[in-house]
Amino acid sequence: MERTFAMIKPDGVRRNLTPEILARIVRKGYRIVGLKQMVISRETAQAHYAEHKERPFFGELVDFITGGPVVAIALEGENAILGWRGMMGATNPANAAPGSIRADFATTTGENVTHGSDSPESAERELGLFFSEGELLK
Ligand code: IDP
Repeated sequence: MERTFAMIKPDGVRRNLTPEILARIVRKGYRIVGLKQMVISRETAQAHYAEHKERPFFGELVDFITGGPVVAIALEGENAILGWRGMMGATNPANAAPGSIRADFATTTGENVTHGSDSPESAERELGLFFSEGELLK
């Protein structure tokens, strides 16, 4: 059993994709162990995307991710980290596998609907950044 951090980004929430994406997660068989809609502070956004802070798109990314409500999701399941990354598809929707969320619902790399942790270390870090222990099911 593995836990990962998933997020429906502001573009996904604004476009009313929340029910579609939650339905895919639940139908896949993952257990939702934490769920909340929230607006991310700039501090949290900068910490979440710290690995990109030298990249030219960092400012734009922080503006985007704090620009409207997101849905923060803690998922649990077998191989949930890679499994959720697979369901999302590649970062650039043009390269995303057919049937993946980014292939089905996004056209640009900047606004690509969802986030998912890319390793056990980032999953632990990101779950800790977005959820307190009491907000997660045992
Ligand atoms: P990931 O979300 O698939 O893990 P990362 O490379 O970690 O992809 O990038 C994090 C996020 O930063 C992307 O999902 C996207 O929103 C944004 N991003 C990445 N590359 C670019 C870019 O070249 N232009 C604008 N935004 C980008």
